Amino acid sequence: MISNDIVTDQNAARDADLNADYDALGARLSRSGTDIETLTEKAMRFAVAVPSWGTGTGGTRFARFPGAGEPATIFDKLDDCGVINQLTRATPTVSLHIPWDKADPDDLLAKAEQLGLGFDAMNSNTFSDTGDAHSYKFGSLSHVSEETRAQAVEHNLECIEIGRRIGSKALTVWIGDGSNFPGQTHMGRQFERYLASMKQIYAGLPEDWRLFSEHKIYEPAFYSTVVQDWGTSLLTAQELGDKAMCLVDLGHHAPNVNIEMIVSRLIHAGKLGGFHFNDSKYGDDDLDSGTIEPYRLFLVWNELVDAEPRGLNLSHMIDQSHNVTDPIESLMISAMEIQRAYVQASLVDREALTGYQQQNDALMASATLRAAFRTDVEPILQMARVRAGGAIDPVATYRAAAYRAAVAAKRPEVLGGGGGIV
Ligand code: LRH
Ligand code: MN
Ligand code: MN
Repeated sequence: MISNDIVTDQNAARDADLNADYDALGARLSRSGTDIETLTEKAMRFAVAVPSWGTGTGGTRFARFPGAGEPATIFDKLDDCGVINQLTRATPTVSLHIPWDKADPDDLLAKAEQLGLGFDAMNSNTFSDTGDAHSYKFGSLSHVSEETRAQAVEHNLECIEIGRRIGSKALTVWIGDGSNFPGQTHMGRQFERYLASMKQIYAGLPEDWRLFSEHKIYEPAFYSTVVQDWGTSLLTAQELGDKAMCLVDLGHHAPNVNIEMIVSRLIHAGKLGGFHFNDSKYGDDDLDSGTIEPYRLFLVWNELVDAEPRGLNLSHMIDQSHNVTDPIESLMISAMEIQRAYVQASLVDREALTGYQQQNDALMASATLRAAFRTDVEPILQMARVRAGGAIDPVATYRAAAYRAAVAAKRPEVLGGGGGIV
């Protein structure tokens, strides 16, 4: 990890400014009856999981341009996750993807403990072939062949088993199954096969685990997708039982879809289980959270904060691909942007908002939301980090520590190259 002396020195250079900014914001908030300390405590309790796969440079089907010091193994990836959490204090867990991250569970656990990390939801992969007997070219859990379905079920059960040994408590299932041509598949029978497979996975779930079903409108299947939207995901979760929940990946919807409303409906159904945070311009772009539509991120959090009294148990994860930035920097910034939206949403004057809604005062209702969104809560985030032992400015501290150059000297060079055939 990064030397604590560097973190201390970097913080010392910013400490006076932070205290001045924090006091000024505290005074401003107290005029409207908001206690800054309550918000800072909330920010300190906030956590979002880092995706192991996000620590390597991503790519497109055209090419991938890896940087120096790319993580070569899951243990390198965990080291990078350790740095992200050391500086932001907002990412205490990692979400693994199997078989990409397959390793001896005892070694995974030992490494994570050494870095002060835990594990969030496990992710299965039946959307690509990795040397198994049966190909997933024409689907996995919904495949027409019973052998292929059985293999996909078995893989998910193996993910649960690995997860059980490292302290994970959930499995996220996302499948690429669907079709590319009208008529290629029988959509009803395909969904029934999917449900039957999911029931087998559900049956293998430990008592204190949850099963997340993740929907996505399209890709890799371009005509129809088996779990294409939250309706299918909700049907699935309801049919499976109490431990089955829906996971919303922000990039998995058609453009302009009102995602915060989907969130509200899933909360109503008691079936919202988790998130994959990212941002999106056109589709499943996996861009850095809060970089394209920060107001939408805030509106999603507004629904979540509104529902806090219900005692939601949500798994917050990032799911991004970093093609042109240092993944560690992108993940740190993203975790902080998600945390920022959460704190801003916590600032909404809910009593006033309810009043305006009751009076059909559309203008003031919307102004109430925007007043919270416009508040610069940066001093709260910085204070939360520094009190937890993190960095006031994680990116500046990371750059000052030259971590990437240090690991580049130890890790093997990775060659870039083409993606798929274009
Ligand atoms: C699918 C997805 C899903 C996968 C991840 C790599 O697009 O969002 O969560 O597990 O990407
Ligand atoms: Mn996802
Ligand atoms: Mn995705």
